[in-house]
Amino acid sequence: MTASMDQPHIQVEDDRTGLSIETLRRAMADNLFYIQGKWPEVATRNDFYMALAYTVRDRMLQRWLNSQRNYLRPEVRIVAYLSAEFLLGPHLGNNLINLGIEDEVRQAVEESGLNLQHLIAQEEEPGLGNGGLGRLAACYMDSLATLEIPAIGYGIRYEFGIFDQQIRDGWQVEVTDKWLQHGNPWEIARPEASVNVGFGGRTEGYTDSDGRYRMRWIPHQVIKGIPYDTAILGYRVNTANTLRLWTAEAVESFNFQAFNVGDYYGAVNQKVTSENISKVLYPNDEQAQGKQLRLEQQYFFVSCALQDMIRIHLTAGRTLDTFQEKFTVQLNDTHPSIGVAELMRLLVDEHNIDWVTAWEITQQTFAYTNHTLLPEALEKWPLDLFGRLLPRHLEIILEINQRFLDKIRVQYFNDPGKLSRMSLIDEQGPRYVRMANLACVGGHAINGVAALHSDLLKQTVLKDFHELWPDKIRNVTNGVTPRRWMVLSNPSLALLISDKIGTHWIRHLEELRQLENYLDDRGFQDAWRHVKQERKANLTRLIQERCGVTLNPNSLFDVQVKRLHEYKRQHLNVLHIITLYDRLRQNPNLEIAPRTFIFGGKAAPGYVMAKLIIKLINSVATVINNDPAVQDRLKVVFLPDYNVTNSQRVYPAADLSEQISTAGLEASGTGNMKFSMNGALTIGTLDGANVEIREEVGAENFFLFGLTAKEVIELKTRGYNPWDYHNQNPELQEVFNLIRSGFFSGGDPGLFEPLIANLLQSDPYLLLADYQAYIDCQATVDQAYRNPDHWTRMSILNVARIGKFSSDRSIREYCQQIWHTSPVHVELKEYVQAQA
Ligand code: NBG
Repeated sequence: MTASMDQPHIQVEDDRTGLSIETLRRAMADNLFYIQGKWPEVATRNDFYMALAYTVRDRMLQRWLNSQRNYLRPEVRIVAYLSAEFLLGPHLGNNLINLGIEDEVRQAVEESGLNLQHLIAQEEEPGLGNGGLGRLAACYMDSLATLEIPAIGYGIRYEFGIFDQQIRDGWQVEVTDKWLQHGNPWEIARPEASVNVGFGGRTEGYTDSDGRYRMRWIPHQVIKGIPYDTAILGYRVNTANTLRLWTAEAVESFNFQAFNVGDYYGAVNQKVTSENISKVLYPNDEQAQGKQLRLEQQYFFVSCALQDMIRIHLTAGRTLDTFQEKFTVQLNDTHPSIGVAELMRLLVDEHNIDWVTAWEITQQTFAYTNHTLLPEALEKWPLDLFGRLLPRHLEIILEINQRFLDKIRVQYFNDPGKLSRMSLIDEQGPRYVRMANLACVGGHAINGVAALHSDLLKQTVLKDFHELWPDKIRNVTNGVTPRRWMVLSNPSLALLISDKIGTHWIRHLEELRQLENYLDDRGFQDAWRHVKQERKANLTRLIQERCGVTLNPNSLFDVQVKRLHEYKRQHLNVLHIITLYDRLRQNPNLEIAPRTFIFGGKAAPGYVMAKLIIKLINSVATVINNDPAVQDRLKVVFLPDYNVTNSQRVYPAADLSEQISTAGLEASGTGNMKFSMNGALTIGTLDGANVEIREEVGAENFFLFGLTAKEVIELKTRGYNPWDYHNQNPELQEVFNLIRSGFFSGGDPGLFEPLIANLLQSDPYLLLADYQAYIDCQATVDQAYRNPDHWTRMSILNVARIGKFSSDRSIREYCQQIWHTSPVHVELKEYVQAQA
């Protein structure tokens, strides 16, 4: 792609801002010498990467600082996106694209005797998230900046992000992710903006100088939060928003009292325990862990963020009664929902605002996004733990609750069940604080992440809240950024598209519709297939490297990449693979399109069943890949350490996207969108955003199977018995027999027994109920793939009609429906001229 953007008017081309190839080359050499302290002769690849990264960052700073100055203008409204996770992926390639200097930089790098792809590959990705939720936050940051919406992302600068996954003997092994070990050129520490955060201790009442009785918190421990800022630059605009991640440190890093009495260990102990807070990301998605450290993390970053916002607001010259005009705060899931109580505390205790006013401000400030219906993901904290760690917040929550329940009592005087269900405190057994209820009560809007999911929220977990406030629950269907997921990941596809319809689609994804005009264009179809082949060859190289397995790029690439979870049903996919394999063994002449099954994804370290599924995939892979009888027809691979970097090579190479969760359980999915955007066809259930994807691309271009969400509920209510399905399906029995015989486990019949027993005894995710429909649907896929022309048309139509799923559309909806905010153009000239 060529750099066609308007560059600011910079009179002097200096080494920090200049964009000519010669200046870029010189800037890199300069950074190598003055920042890395290396001559080219002794520099490592990482040194060169760092030198280039600083060169690119320099070129973002004018935009970044000018955008930041906008935050301080009193009338500018800011979106604060609070998220415990930001799964950003590597910055370098993305920043080059958004800046529009890719071609110049590639040349400058080559003239320095280096290779841009190698330098890009050198970057350790910041894996500060688990999966969908964290990656969504990253896509939203990209779109916010691209749409010129002033925004700050607030989160935690985990020293160790999501673990690196190794596969040893077919099992997942977790390895610490030391993403910071070679330095992070993208961040800037801002110790001058540090804040203190309290923990533990007690509260006390006192009478203030106006004679008012008030409460204050005397924490037992105080920890310092230090912000590290990263610029998030929009695509070809001047807006560069800030991602502000907090690191925890001891207020005193060295205790001289302890040292002086000879307690050397004690002297540094506080430093160590304080730093623990931002040490490591909890590696669970969809599973709340009632661990104190997790609550400490949540409170830590939320308190830092709110104190920071208050500082910005006051610096902008405004008073706190208008805080809700300056900031709109989005809670990404319940993880930051403690913010409701913290803002109340800051306003009432620290800034002397009366409760009623503070509550209005708070409610108008927050909005909450729900990302899952799984009961195990709903966060609740034991009341006593909560009270020990955050005694003042517990008091505030109890008061919020009392005032709230008083209203409920009046409104629903004949329905005592309401009270216990809607209460912020779960009192059924041991008492808990319910974070979702806090988020619902403490904000002005709640949203689900796909139409089906939002409807189910209204009918199930949030039914009572929906009855109480019929307009409060909305839907904003998720989206993903086409900058990373098309332009960066699939440059040849982007080029082919731009060749036909120009580049406008990159910011207005609906324009991909114009591709329908070329549906019957032979040359275009061939080019389309050619791009897919090239991307498949690219993934083939990665898999050769990582797995030592040679793939046939002419086979159908059937891909399931996502976190390992029973509800996502990777094991249903495996049942199909074994079925197919068994058919080929029975009938070697069976005609099928050669297929390669590709899996990737991490399992939560404590999730035994998910880890066993990984082992099963690898065991089946070993047998099939070594069976000469099916050599060029079936292959199975598990790509280790699925992350953003790897995924950028996976989506473009896929022919078939597996979106096969039990209907009603996948809130939205976002991988489903990335696959479609890259021309893969979907085999899927009517779940999450699949429903809307199918509506958009057309039912005839989507392979649908399985029970609907409604049917799932009905079946479960009737009483589901997996044996009913097992007993009437000889082929399924054969598959189970093969697994149970030890065929895939070196003769050990016990290895996969827990999995099999689970499926036969309870099968909570209804694999057996959907098995035959899935197998039949896969047969349709096979047929379709054997007609390349038809397949190509379907592929083109998937891309042409995927426009709705740009995160730009999602962000526009948030802006209109929830945040009530609009773009603010960032001017560069003023600052540049002032400098000159
Ligand atoms: C996930 C859902 C996905 C959804 C993403 C982003 C969590 C807790 N939830 O279906 O499972 O696409 O959130 O909304 O990660």
